[in-house]
Amino acid sequence: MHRTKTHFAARINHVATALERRGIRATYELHDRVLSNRRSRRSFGHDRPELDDVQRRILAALQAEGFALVTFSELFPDEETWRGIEDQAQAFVSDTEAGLAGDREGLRVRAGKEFVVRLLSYGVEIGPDDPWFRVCASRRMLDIANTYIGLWSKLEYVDLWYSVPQPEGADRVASQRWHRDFNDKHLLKAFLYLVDVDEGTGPFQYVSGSAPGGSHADAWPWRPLGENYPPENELERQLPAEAFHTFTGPRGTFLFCNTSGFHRGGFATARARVLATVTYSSPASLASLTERSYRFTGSLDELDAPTRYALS
Ligand SMILES: O=C(O)CCC(=O)C(=O)O
Repeated sequence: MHRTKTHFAARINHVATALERRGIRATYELHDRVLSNRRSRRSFGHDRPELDDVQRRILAALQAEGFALVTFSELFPDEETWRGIEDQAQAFVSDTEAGLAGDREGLRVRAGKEFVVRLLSYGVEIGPDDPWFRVCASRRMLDIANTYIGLWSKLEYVDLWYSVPQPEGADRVASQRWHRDFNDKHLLKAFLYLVDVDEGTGPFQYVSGSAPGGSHADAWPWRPLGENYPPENELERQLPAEAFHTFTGPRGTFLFCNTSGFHRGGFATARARVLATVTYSSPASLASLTERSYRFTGSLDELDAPTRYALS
């Protein structure tokens, strides 16, 4: 009797989960085609930003390969901006290393991803004076994100990460394995290396052409709540070796990437990797798949329309 009941409950649970997934997928499609993204596409189309040479180069690479590589100083030449982020990173690294050497209380880590300590994580308040946030919310960044995605995007997540070196013999887990992000297909992330990154520092890796619309988009294709983590060996066997890119590089390396394509990283084995990261997604994502990580505490009224839209 007990076994039958348990079996029945499991089946009900299975059916409920399947229905819920269908509901979420339908909600995403509806928001992408009609409810949210249509208006935001129109807003973008009415007032397209003019990009300069560096921004155009980033955009062209993103459109061709799904990623673009520059240095931070190419996009933000003023020393003060870089120094602000460096100071922020230094304070984060000392707090994190003190926490790791102590009782680890107060370190921001998410269950299942204990290998990455976050400065902010989720549910935080951020003001306009935060150095990395100021870069992420700048028109220089937003104009790239909005033009690539083709609509007024939402600034969904902003953070600094410290990837903790893993013990010898550790296996890759979670985002250290090849995957597509579930967030959205209209997605742009940027990663700014704040230390030199080599093979032992867990470099970010990406499969070019794997984002929707690319030449490898059909391999375990992106879809809302899809099969995002295929077996590592099968993926590597199925796609050509030239499509796999490993981004080692010095401090100040700035990578833009549509992570609805296949990527992995943060499998540090020798030294900690420290980087700053940001995610831009479409309004449809926030309506159905993701949540914003922060609340902006500055005055929205003082911002121009695309920035206000991105932060609200
Ligand atoms: O830490 C990394 O390099 C991978 C990050 C990642 O998978 C992501 O941001 O979606």
